[in-house]
Amino acid sequence: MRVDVISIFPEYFAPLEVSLIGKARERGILEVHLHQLRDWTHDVHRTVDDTPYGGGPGMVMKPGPWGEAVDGVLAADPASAPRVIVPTPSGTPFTQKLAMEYAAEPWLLFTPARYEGIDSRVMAEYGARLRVDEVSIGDYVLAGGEVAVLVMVEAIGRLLPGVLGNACSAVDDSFAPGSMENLLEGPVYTKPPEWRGHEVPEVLLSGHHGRIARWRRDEALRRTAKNRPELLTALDPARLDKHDRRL
Ligand code: 6GU
Repeated sequence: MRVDVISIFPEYFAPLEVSLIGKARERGILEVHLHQLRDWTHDVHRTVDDTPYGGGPGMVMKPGPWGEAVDGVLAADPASAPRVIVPTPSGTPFTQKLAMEYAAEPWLLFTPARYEGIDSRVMAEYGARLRVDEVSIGDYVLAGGEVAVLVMVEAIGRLLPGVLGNACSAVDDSFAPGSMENLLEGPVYTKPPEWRGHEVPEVLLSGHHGRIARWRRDEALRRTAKNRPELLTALDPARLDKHDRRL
């Protein structure tokens, strides 16, 4: 997968050189291209923002530099086109389902903004030619879209084939489609069997795979009911078994 990011703070993306995503890049599974938006300005101050039409607080990112920057990225492969992701608190929610959809794309372009956002005509211009999604990572406001891009690239990158050591890790994830859809993962334990008087639940030491799977599902249901009750009410009753219903 190829990922391009246009930002006035390309240095924000240094963490993408580390750990799982850094390894994926070293191994050629993920290719990341960072671009400085100001490289597409033409004035001495390298201006990217201006006052909003209609008045109001803050500044808006000018369409000119964004248009030239996006055109520049598109020119890297005229035979193809990226899926464009515009991070904004006004976007549709970023979910595990969307992460999986993006993980199946060959090319993504992220356009994290600062200030009050990008002049809306940029999204109109490219929305007419490309798939452009405005996406939010949650119901709070960040100072800019850069951290949201880090979040999304990590969620997407770990789903690329060959990135996770154990392919099953992504299958059992909270929110993963299948048996864990709309469920949070329960607690996990490792050695030693007793630590400061706290014991590992006996069933996990039993070696009885059927009982362990049942226990894990019960714990997932319990934790979901406690931390995210609205997810449980959204669970399809047809996906619950007889034992689930008794909980
Ligand atoms: Cl994608 N950007 C900003 N600036 N704030 C956010 C966000 C994105 N998602 C949630 N809050």
